[in-house]
Amino acid sequence: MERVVVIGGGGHAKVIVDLLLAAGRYSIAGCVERKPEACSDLGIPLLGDDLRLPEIYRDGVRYAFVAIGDNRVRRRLSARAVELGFELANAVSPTAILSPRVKLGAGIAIMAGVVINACSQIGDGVIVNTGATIDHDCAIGAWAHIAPGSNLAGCVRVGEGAFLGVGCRVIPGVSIGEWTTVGAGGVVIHDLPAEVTAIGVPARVKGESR
Ligand code: JB2
Repeated sequence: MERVVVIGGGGHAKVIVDLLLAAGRYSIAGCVERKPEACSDLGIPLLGDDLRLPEIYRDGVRYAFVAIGDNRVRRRLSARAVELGFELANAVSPTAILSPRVKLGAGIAIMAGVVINACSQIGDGVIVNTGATIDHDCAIGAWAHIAPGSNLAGCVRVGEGAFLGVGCRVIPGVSIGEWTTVGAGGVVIHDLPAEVTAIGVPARVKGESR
């Protein structure tokens, strides 16, 4: 069993702990948190704050999982963990269905009921949340988050750090720019630029009249 430290102890961490344990490959050393009270219902030991990470590494823990939903924070803390020598673990639900031809980066969360079809690529630190589906030949950029129940058709590109809210749908071949947010239930039928928020059916950039 590989020992893993979980970074962050909020709501996302609760799900990640279950996924890591269900994979049968990891034992969890504990969690590091800014707020000690946050870890109280995680069911794993609180090891202290992030300053303890070098010591945790010296104690022989070689894997870290940054279990924080905020895409930028997850990117920053993942870079720090790698700098300290940790490998980023992947947390993949045993109930997810992934084509053998899916390419996965590191530090990825794939929740229960997810389907990812052939030749899709999932970048480092991506969250594919509960029940989301990603069809063939999609490319999901690092640190993106595909929220629960979202459905992406084939050949969709999602830029680094983009966030697709609960229940989004995206038609084939569309590109969503880096760090763009699509509000819950949005239906994306045209490319979206980087760093905008788009909402609605069809999804339009906020502030645009058409
Ligand atoms: O620098 C940090 C740091 N910054 C925030 N280091 C460490 N070790 N921990 C940090 N945190 C901690 O992340 C906060 O103190 C807080 O306890 C935790 C974030 O918890 P929260 O429950 O607010 O969010 P989350 O990231 O666990 O979950 C969000 O994203 C998920 C994907 C929520 O929106 C969930 O509903 C969602 N499913």
